[in-house]
Amino acid sequence: MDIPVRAASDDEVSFFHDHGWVRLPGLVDGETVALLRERAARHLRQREREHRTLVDQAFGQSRDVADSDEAFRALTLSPAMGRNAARLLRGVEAVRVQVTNLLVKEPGEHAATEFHQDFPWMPMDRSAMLTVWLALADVPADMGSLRFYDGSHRYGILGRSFTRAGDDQLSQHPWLKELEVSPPLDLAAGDATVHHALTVHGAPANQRDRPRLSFTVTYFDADALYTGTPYKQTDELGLEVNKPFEHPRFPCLRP
Ligand SMILES: O=C(O)CCC(=O)C(=O)O
Repeated sequence: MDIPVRAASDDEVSFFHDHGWVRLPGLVDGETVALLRERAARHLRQREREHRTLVDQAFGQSRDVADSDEAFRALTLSPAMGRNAARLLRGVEAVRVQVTNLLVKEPGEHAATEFHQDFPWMPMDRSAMLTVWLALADVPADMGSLRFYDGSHRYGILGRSFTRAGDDQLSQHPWLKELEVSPPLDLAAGDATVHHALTVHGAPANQRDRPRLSFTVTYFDADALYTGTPYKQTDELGLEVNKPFEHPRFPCLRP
């Protein structure tokens, strides 16, 4: 199965380097995104609905969707996605997939996504990592498209969020308010935003009357070494400390 994905332009790559996030309009065309949306709706109907963690209060998930769905796998492993990710991350020749996910933010059910960084949880020895967040249906800003603290990827690891109430990045680091926040983005189906794993990001609650639907895939530097930091996804895989993530869970895309 082939899922067409467009290449990021030089301007988009350089915007990402400067700001730690970028919008990629029309990353996937309308016909393809309609097919993905229909599959997503099916997966999300089967998702677990229990709210166990602070993350569950912000959105519902169907993790590792690319393992069970051919179309999301084709998108995740598409050479264009690999090339885009490697170009957006500086000095990276090849990337591995860390995780794929379907996210749903239901009006009334889910709250805002608190501002956080993705990297502080990760068992990788370097932070060259990014997430592509693809709108599967139109996501106007007041439905909860992501907002980013501009340039916050330059300030290193700022600590974990979602460990207890009130540990979002702004509460821990009020100085972040000195940075610009990205504008509210009205995304059309097939548009994506990309954020670096050190970029502080969050999203408002969904104010519309239909669910916010998105697919995310996170890529990281294929040369990253496993640190052994406890992490549910990697704990039982038999990875060796100080060795690359050579494991079928982390397929490598080498442009
Ligand atoms: O979709 C959201 O509200 C948050 C997603 C997120 O934090 C991520 O993909 O890293």
